[in-house]
Amino acid sequence: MNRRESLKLLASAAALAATPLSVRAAMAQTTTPAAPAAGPFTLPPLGYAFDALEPHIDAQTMMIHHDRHHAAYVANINTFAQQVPALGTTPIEETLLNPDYLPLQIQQGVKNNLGGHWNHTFFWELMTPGGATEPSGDLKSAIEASWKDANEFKDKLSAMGVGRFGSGWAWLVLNKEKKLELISTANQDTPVTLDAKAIIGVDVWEHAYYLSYQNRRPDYIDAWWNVVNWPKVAERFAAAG
Ligand code: MN3
Repeated sequence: MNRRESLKLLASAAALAATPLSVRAAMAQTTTPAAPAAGPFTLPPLGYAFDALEPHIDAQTMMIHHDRHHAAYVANINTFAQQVPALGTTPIEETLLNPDYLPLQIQQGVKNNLGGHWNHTFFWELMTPGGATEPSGDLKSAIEASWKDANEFKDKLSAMGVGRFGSGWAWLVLNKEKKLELISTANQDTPVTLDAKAIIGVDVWEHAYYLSYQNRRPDYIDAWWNVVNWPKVAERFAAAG
């Protein structure tokens, strides 16, 4: 940096310091949500209002989770797609399963952000205000073939989520042998890479519950069962079989 550049930097720092606090707060706000970077990946709409899942999941949590966390995964994956256009034309599952066409140095970043995009798209559809609170039909029979009843199944999946150390997800999947199985993945890892079809997935990252439940992850998961979209779960189970 030459002298003129450093003087300019000092001048802009001084100007910022002189800017009224209210204006600086507004400036900060406009940069807080992830910029909706243009590209092949888009943030899917939530499909219901932010406050639709209250009192179980609060509106502010839903807004931040969808409009900032998920939006950031989408923005980041679009940035990667600018570097590697093939990323934007390859089906998401295919990239997650076989990221070898990507440069080594972006593979982890793609896995995190594309996985985050996949997981959250799955997650929003899995929740609904009101509706059934129990599985039915073929899904109910399948659950009862693997567990004593729906309650035992829910307890086991809840325990899987509570037991996930740090950030991640707990899942009901249909595995390669076409059997229902409970698994947990770290961070934004998906069941896709485990050759399993996701049927139910619960986000146990702190960002999914901390505003209402703080450190009480078990309470969040208990409440979360109230908003599960069982017809959607049944639909996924039928499609996976
Ligand atoms: Mn999340």
